[in-house]
Amino acid sequence: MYAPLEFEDAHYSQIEYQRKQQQYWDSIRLAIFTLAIVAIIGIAIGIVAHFVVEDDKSFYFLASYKVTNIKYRENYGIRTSREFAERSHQIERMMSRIFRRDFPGSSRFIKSHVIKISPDEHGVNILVVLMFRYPSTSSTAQIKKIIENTFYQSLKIKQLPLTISKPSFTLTSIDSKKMRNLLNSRCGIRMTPSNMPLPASSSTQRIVQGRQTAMEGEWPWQASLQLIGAGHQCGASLISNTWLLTAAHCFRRNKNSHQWIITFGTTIIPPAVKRNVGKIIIHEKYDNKTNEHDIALVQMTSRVEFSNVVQRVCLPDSSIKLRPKTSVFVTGFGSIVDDGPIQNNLRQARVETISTDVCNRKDVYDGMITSGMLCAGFMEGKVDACKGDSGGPLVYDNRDIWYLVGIVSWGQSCALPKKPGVYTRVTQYRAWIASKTGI
Ligand code: 4AZ
Repeated sequence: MYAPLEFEDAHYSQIEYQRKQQQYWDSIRLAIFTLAIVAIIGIAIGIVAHFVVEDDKSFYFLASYKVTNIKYRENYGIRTSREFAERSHQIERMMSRIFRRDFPGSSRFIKSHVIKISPDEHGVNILVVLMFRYPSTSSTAQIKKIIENTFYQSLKIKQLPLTISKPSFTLTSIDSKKMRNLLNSRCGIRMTPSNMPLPASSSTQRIVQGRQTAMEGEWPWQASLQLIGAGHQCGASLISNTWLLTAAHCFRRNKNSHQWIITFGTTIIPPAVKRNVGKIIIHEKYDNKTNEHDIALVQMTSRVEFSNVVQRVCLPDSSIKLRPKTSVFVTGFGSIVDDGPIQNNLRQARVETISTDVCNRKDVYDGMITSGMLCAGFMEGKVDACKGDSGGPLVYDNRDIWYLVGIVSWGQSCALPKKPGVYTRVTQYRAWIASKTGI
């Protein structure tokens, strides 16, 4: 009797045990399931919050302060001078030091741009635009307080290269339109359509074969010089709101300003902006046999409004010298093979400067390169400007400010080994440009 009872008992307890076990795992499963649901809901709320609530927005401020340990120099008044460039870069680096480190988490500080360096009896006055990104829900007053506090703290605890007078510091919130107007007073600056600074260009391709420009506003000084009825003939570079620089040889066949138009934008059709030509000034000494002094100025009948898509390039100081093998960029609507068709989309190529000595070698251009010319490309060929790029820009990036160092002029065919592109050396013509335009 005992035995079956024992068996029954044991059997019963095993079933009970299995049932408990089952219940235990059911509750674990339920807990995991609930946790997973909670986690998914949490992540979803997080994502929604990130895009809806934490949507970052740009905030712009105009800061002004006195610096007492430097003396004003005449050339600080000339924005394209080497003195202005060097001093403003030092100031911009200092602004990064002040703001970058003190913001916890992602850096809220984007960039600063010096607008003006003016004389003051105790040194100089600095006017600088500051750009930040904050959640769109933040108030300008709140951000202003944070910026002011960070600035004052830095003056106390940081070893800064310039002595800033604390009581002179003022900070004013400005809207994006005002910011753009202030920045537009500077040359050689590239912005994305959302007013963010454009990253450095990296194309290593040639215009022949190369890549289309990535973004609108990447080369905002690039223009297309067109003959009415015959379309694109040459490139040109915007140097003020009415003047462009191009090559003299573009006008070999037609010098009648009424028959030319200028367009801007990354495509020839449709253009972003279109203007008539008022005046064409060809260098008096242009020689179509030697290609010497291949430079011309074009004035539009009405000014263009600077924007993210249309912007002037800086003219380099006549003293600026680029070392051989310096990276420079050439852009244009020119053909991608010798004697090929014009391209509707703007193209770009990174090339390197080549010394005149090397370029004048017997196996290269055998003494044809004069002091007003500049060679750029690669000795092995492959990357080059080509037909239709003529008159267009060769630009150099000095700490996010772009300078026009060359004008596409000539070359033996395109992208051949030991036959690099030859450009008009813009620094040689700085005084000529000033004498004709006042720029
Ligand atoms: C041209 O005919 C031309 N490879 C422009 C540039 C170069 C050659 C020819 C440079 O307009």
